[in-house]
Amino acid sequence: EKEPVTVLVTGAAGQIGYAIVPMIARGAMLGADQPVILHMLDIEPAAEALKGVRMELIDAAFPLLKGVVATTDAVEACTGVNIAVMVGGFPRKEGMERKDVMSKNVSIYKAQASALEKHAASDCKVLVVANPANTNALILKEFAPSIPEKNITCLTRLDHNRALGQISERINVYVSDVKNVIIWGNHSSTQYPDVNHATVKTCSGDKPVRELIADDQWLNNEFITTVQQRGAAIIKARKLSSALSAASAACDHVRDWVLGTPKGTWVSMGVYSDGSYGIQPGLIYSFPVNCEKGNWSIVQGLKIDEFSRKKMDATATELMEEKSLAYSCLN
Ligand code: NAX
Repeated sequence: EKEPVTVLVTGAAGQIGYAIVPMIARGAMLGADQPVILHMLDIEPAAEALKGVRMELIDAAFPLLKGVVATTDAVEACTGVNIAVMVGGFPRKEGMERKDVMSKNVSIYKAQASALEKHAASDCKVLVVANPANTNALILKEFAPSIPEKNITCLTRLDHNRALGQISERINVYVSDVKNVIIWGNHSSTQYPDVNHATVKTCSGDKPVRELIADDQWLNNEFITTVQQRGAAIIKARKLSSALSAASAACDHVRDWVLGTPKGTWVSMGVYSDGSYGIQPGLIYSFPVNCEKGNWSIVQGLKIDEFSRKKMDATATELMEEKSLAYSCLN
């Protein structure tokens, strides 16, 4: 049997936390043959609820689950962690200024960066889910300089999966036959869902989405806004934000990162920009990536038309603004 891998989930008493911990304990994140130890962190007001989650994990008797720590102590939570899924954060409440929410999250991510840097495994992989996800990840990166920047990512896989889902619904094909959509940029409503390189598997080989859906009007407008606004549509319908789809996407993100993407398939991940596609270094930006042996690399050489260029730059501009807002909160 393999040695257990220790997975941290912060904000574990919240909605996404409740959905993701059983997925991890069943092997949806690291594989059906990979034992896991779960570390769950939340804050004092949620401590009782967190204990309840721990009780349910014990009661589920998951064969792969080799230990559960439920704590409000960041040091205990981060110790020996191999994979950190950062779901905990300060939500935007009605009437709150953007700067106030940013300021709360900057201080959370600054503190947790230090705890991870000091106590996690030296090759710990980090996935930030909590919003503003790209900027929280950037703050974490800045304040954990000894964690390799390649190990710090944020979640845009939910947006990627939403794009796959919209294509599959529109032309009535299995979602598993659609691939290579791209989410560029920020996990926000300025993200750019791009289908220019996406294909669908058919009985006569892979066909471009743009060939199967000849309706450019739909692809360039409604498709994009539906994906951008999907989070708000879920809140409207459920009176709660996305949780099961977010948890599932976080598992997909880590699984593909650790175990690799299938040949010829890429996924979207928020990663530290190296200047690819003219996106300036110093931002955590969502790119198409291939993963192999635990490393991601940005897919190179895709042709970018003028329509895409504008949308890719607009979301980069928003990320620069978020970055300066975050830095202004540090002073
Ligand atoms: P909840 O409010 O249900 O849960 C958040 C949990 O975090 C709470 O239990 C809270 O006590 C805890 N928390 C707060 N501060 C903490 C700290 N300093 N350390 C540890 N835990 C802390 O929110 P939920 O619906 O689970 O969403 C969690 C986060 O994911 C939010 O920031 C949300 O905006 C973000 N999302 C990001 C998505 C993405 O694709 N990147 C999609 C889904 C989701 O909206």
